[in-house]
Amino acid sequence: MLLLMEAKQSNLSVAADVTTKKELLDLADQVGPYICLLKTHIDIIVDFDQDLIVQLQALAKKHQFMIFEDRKFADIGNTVKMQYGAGVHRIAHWSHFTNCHIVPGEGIIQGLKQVGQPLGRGLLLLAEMSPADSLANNPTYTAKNVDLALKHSDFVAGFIASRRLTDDHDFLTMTPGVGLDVTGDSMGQRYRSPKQILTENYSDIIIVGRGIYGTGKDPVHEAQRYQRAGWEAYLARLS
Ligand code: UP6
Repeated sequence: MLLLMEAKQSNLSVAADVTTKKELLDLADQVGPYICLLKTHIDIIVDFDQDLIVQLQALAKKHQFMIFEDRKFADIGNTVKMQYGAGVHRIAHWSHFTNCHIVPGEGIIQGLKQVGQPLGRGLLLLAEMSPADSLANNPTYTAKNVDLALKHSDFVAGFIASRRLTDDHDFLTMTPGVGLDVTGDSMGQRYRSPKQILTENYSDIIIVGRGIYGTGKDPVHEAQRYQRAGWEAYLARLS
């Protein structure tokens, strides 16, 4: 992932929250050159089929980006094994990264690992969430995520969090809730700037959704803008 980010000079992930196969493929093709990671919510696609996955993988190869299915698993180990590896979406078979809440305890990581590790996948733990009132932002809960990540560092690749949480291992930090123009939405979402997230809070990847393709926006122009802002903020941190 880090090599890809360096090669493309991008730490931008686009959250492709669109609801049809055509919209998803069109968006991935448009923003592909400017992103390191495409984040999907595959269960919101009304006309999902296996051909979507074939085409998505072709676009990932064409534009050199990785795929992160933002499934936010939250059940016991035995259940998430089936949700991750089987069902309609067979997420483990095409998504490089997925994520989970640790609400059910360590078993959720053990279950996902049984399926994902043999396939070379990586898990992200939702150690914090972007809304201010999220229960995940309780310091004890966040610290438990770090403990479990260190214990399962052979499968856990990093965190969804507002900031870098530990220097004890080379985990990736990915941060949603990123906006250059607005500070939130009507349902609790909070936006911060790439500078705050990357330079001041030492995260690695910014995740941007509606800031790229919201009403009246040109996704190519916005993806270029967020890529530039993200990369400049990252370089500022290094210097
Ligand atoms: N997301 C958050 N906050 C979190 C975790 N995940 O917003 O704590 C996800 C949402 C959405 C994206 O599920 O796909 O990141 C943010 O989209 P937006 O930029 O349009 O708000």
